[in-house]
Amino acid sequence: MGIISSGFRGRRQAGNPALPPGQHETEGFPVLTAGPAPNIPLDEWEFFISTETGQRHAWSWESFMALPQADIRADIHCVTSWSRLGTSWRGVSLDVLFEDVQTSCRFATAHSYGGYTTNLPLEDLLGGRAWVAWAFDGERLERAHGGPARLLVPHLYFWKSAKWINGIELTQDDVPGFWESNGYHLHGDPWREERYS
Ligand SMILES: Nc1nc2c(c(=O)[nH]1)N[C@H]1C(S)=C(S)[C@@H](COP(=O)(O)O)O[C@H]1N2
Ligand SMILES: [Mo]
Repeated sequence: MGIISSGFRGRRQAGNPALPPGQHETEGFPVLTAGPAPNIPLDEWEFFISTETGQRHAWSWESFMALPQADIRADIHCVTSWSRLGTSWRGVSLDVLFEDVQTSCRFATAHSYGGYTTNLPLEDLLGGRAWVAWAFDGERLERAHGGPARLLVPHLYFWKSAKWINGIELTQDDVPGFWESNGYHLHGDPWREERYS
């Protein structure tokens, strides 16, 4: 064990390649919510997508669960600097939900039960990069973490993964959501450290 191996160890400590700049790994799963966690009975739950023409696509819990389901393995990165590597989820790809949606909009606002909103470019929701997830680690998603279902967009900071998701409103312009109106970045790519605007 000489200079070479300690140098190697130092480099590994300085940068796990799975961790975006300024992030550290956590084993736990912190709960971060602005305000109380809403309680949504499954028979009242709905997921919608609305477009610029006023068209509205909507799924009940039953019709949502009948869609093709995906198992997702992803690293998640909170802007407050914790990351969890290799988390596992189950849910429906936004590609499936957008199959019959016609739009020329380039942006989306995710609306949550309870009033939370967050904005994303539509393209960040498509291409196998975003899901409506209802299970975590093989169990129903806990209410504190967004159950019955939350948006999961792991390639962006975790504030974009709206808990208690109710629907997606498509918009022509990029309209700041809750945290984005309070100084967070409009886009939120952790690899570019798009933390604040
Ligand atoms: N509806 C809603 N979704 C939300 C939030 C919130 O306050 N309300 N917080 C966001 C933030 S800042 C983070 S870091 C993650 C935290 O998810 P967790 O509590 O499951 O760790 O949820 C995001 N989604
Ligand atoms: Mo966050």
